[in-house]
Amino acid sequence: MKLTLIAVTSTVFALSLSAHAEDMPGMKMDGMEGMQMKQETTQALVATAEGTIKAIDPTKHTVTISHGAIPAVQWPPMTMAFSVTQDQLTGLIAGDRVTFSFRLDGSKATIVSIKK
Ligand SMILES: [Cu+2]
Repeated sequence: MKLTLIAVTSTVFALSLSAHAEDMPGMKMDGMEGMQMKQETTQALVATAEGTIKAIDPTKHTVTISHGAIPAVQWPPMTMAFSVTQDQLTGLIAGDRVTFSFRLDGSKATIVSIKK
């Protein structure tokens, strides 16, 4: 009987852990929230691209980039927001032509490096 109880307890614990993981705040791309559910099974990809900075949002920690097609992640050219840190944006302003790499984890795109 005790063994059964332990098994049930650890299952409940694991379930509550994964529930917490989904509650963690993260940057999302507008209109792509639905893809968030696939995050557990989707491998993170890193891709490199070129584009032009359209906007920087220091509050949301995002940089909006108009980029060309990115075959590595099967994206057509588009304008979209990437999560970024303040440090990575040092010296960059809207209008700058940049080369950047980003990690795509589910629907979350995070800048790995960005430079003029
Ligand atoms: Cu894009």
